[in-house]
Amino acid sequence: MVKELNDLKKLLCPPGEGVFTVHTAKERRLELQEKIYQTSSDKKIRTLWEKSLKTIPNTSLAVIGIPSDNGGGIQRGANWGPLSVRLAMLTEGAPEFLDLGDIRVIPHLLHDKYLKSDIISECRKALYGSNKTLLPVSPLSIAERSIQILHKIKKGLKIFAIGGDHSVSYALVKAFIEAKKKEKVKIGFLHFDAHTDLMQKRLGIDLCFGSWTYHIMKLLPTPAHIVQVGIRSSGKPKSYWEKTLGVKQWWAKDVQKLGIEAITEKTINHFKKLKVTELYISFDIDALDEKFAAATGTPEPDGLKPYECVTMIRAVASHFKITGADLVEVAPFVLPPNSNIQDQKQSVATAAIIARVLLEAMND
Ligand SMILES: [Mn+2]
Repeated sequence: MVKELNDLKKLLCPPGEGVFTVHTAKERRLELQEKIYQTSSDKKIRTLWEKSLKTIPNTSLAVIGIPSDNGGGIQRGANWGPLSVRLAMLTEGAPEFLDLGDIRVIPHLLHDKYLKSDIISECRKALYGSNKTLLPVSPLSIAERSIQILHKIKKGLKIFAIGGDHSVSYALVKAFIEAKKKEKVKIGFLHFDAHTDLMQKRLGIDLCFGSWTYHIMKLLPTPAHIVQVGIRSSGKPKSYWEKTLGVKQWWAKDVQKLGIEAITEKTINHFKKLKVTELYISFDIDALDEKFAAATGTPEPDGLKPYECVTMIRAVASHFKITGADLVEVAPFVLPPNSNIQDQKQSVATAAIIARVLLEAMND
């Protein structure tokens, strides 16, 4: 465990430090860190954070920030999601959890497989002080390795991640699926989103905000293990995705027509037929109507209402264990046309409610 813990201390950093700042915007992370650690001394913060990592073996619920938006592509800014959602969660409240901090992010990188060895070598020197290490350097690669190590230190650890653009869920869910295979647990995947994220590639890139679910689908026993809720902005109709790929979808208009209770019941029955016992929930904030989630990369009208999502999350949690979850695409400083600063604040406050509800569902 000593090696695993030492690797984590390199791959991760205290909460708020994943967005690398030297001077400009440093005050943003200090606002959070002073509240968590009651000090603004970088050295003291680091010591207290490292000490907290030692408690992982005695922890059941943990939070991690993945402040990378390099997999996004319309309007970025979700790199500030982990910091702002955590700040709002301090007001909103949540069950007790261990804050693992953020993964370290070089904002110009996405996944190590896209890099040449000489670049990896330079980035290892920058992040870890040596190119002799075998540790990964890109956000998705670091996220995946970190989740693998965490499951190794504590089998069954329930991890709630805050993104980041939606590509980060590829790394998180991939590592989750691997861990659950080892535990011999049958899992289902519940995905709240305005978009299907089921493209095979986008501009030739296979791992990004619009394609990550397609590649997760390949890691699940069948595509039917994916249930998507809130879809309303897609180049293809529902029948295409359901018939060609075999995923299960509830579009936002289905929720409006049938009601969230009926949709939830059908979803529970669907997962039960598949003999699923545990769920991973990935929540893209744009599943919510743009009235509640303006501060995101791709806000969409005619979306879900917060109470509908809360109802569904609580109901599925009473039938299945929620053992992994993420909340992504909160871009706190993004302000779309026809929205104002109040909309921005409301987006983050609503995200904190969803975060609390997901953490409560995992804590049960
Ligand atoms: Mn998405």
